[in-house]
Order: sequence, then C-alpha cells, then structure tokens
Amino acid sequence: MSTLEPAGPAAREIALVWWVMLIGSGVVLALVCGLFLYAFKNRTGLAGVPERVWLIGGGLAFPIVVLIALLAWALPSGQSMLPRDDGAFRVEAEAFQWGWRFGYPEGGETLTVLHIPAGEPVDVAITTADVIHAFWVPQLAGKIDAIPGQTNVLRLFAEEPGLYRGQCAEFCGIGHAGMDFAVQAHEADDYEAALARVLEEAGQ
Ligand SMILES: [Cu+2]
Repeated sequence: MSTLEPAGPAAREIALVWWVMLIGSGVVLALVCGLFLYAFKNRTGLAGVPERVWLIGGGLAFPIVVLIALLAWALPSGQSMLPRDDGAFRVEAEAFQWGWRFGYPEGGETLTVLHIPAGEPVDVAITTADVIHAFWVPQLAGKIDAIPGQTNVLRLFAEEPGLYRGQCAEFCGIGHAGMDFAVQAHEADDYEAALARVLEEAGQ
C-alpha cells in the first residue's frame, strides 16, 4: 500500500508530485540551513546585507515565488485525475460501518473486493450508508471522501491485472482500522467472465 509504487497514471502523477515536493522542500531546507551555519561560522559575513533584503526578499518574495511555482505545477496534475464524461466503465462503492459494498452495472454486488478490468479507466461512484469514510487505493489513485447523501466519483486505472489493497482513510469509529478492502483488476478480455464467477460463488 505505497503511493510510491504506482500502478496507474493517476497514482504515478501523485508519486511525481510527492517527489517534486520532497526535492523542492529539501532544496529550500538546505538553503536555509546553509545560511544558518554560515552565519554561525562567519559572524560578520552577512552583516552587510540590509534587513530589508531578509524580510522582504527572504520572508515574502522567496516563499511567494516558490509556493506559486509548486502550486502552478501541481494543480494541473490534480485536474488530470478528475473523471471525465467519456463513458468510462462505472461501478459503485458504498461504505458502511465497517466495510465496503461494491455494485456493478449489470447488477450484483461484492463485499470487500472491488473487481475491475485492467488497462482501462474505471469510475467509482462513492457514497456511504452512515458516517464519513474515505476511499483510498494508494497504488491506483488519490483518496476521496465518502459523504452521506452525496456521490463522489474517483477514476481508477490499473495498468496491469493484480490485487491492489485499499483502506478507509477517514476515522469512522471503533472498526476503522479494520476497514480495509482490495481492488482486483482482471484482464479486460476475461473481466466479465471473472466477475460472473465471483457473483455466482456469492450466490447471486
Ligand atoms: Cu474509516
């Protein structure tokens, strides 16, 4: 369950944002620590720099430029993760205290494991039967809240078939820690047959 082992395009974008933010903040931290150490070692070295430069330059201009640059870069990648009206395969997820119920377009439902086709976008329409939960499969996408009376849609994309673990990411009561689930991505060709087998085994 690591966001740093992405298995799809949205998760890869998130991992990239994470690395850029880490490197960006690392550079800023190194710069500040460097100045700090330099000022200790060489008491007069920075004495000629006027206070205004530190206050306006270092305290205002520098953070504004850095934060706007990181924000301007990160916002489009957030946008690119939103579902689009392109007729993608759509499943339903309903959270409850404490578990997950998944529904499919042709009918039938599964508990705890969501079955999707690999290699294509899947929109998950997420809601809840009781309190707020959050749907999070770190290797496939970002996380989104499940809110009573509302449906939030998250786009998943698993490049390869496999089992991807998920976890409720919003504290929802005593059973929260055990509210894990999984997304099983099947070969697209075999998806309908695989889902039919699962539903049959569940007596549906
Ligand atoms: Cu929870």
